Amino acid sequence: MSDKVIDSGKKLDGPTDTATPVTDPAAPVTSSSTDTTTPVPVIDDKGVDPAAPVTGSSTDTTTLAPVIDDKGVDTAPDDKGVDTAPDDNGVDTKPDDNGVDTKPDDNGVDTTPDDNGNSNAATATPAATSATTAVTVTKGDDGFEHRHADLSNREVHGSEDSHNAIQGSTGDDLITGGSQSDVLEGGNGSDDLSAGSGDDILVGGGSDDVGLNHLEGGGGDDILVAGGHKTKAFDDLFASNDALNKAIHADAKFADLASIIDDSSASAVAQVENHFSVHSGNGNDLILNFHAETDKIVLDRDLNGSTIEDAASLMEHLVIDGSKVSLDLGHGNSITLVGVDASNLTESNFVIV
Ligand SMILES: [Ca+2]
Repeated sequence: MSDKVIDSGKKLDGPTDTATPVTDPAAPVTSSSTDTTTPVPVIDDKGVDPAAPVTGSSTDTTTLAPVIDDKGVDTAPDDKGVDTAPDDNGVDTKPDDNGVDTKPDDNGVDTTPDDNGNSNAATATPAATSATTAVTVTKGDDGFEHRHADLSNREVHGSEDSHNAIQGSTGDDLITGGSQSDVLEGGNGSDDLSAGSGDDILVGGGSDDVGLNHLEGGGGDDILVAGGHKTKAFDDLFASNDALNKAIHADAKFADLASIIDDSSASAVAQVENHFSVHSGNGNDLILNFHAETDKIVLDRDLNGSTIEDAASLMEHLVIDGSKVSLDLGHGNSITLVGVDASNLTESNFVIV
């Protein structure tokens, strides 16, 4: 389950990150015949930068798990000056231009799903109710403000002035982060997570999650974890990455992610559908636990000035490297699906709006 309470007062005592960013020089990205432009950032062979400061010291208030490119450089977001962040209230206002429901409306009420006729097996239920009581905010020594949704208060907005660690309820939540690095976790239910700029970590929910999640990392190099049963590759990813395992289990901010990793009772039947919204200037994002049978990447047409106009043309941009499938979105932006069998991906996994 995904309702472990984050110990908001816990002082983080994880190891200080002093390691050099590690990439895997032995695993260069293999470009397709059509890929003649921008190199896709190489993530290490586990799909995650194991040297990233995911735990941080008690004084680490800077960066969460930046994705390092193959030159060892942390690729900064928004260097093209493209503003992709949600509005000042942290509410995404971009979707629905083409009739595809990718986000709830500004009142947190989910509107009709998939006007474009795309398969949408999961039932889109209202994402949140209006806040009726103030959400308790706990300022941790880790530099994060901790907030928890509950069933009477399922709309939670993080602070723009701090890192945010926000955990959803068992119901349908609407959660937004701020401009700094945030950790957002939806828990069970149909959740809407929007992190804004900064290098963020978003977790849709646990293995028994149900409903329809929307995850939007915004600018910055984000790690997005689909809710729902674990894929085998997801198991393998963490089972073989001791450093990442230790970091996650040592850090209260990752309590739910740790529970997902440890949950061996996951059903193999997908009960949840995850939609990942990608706009121009998204940075270099990793998507973990992607379920090819149900999940979708929702991209803006011609984002970053690309020629991606439909799912068919997008498929030509896929770069397959072992268990990683990357999509070069131009101008230094990319998404990488980690632990996905490329042969299972179809055009139905990509929606252009
Ligand atoms: Ca939830």
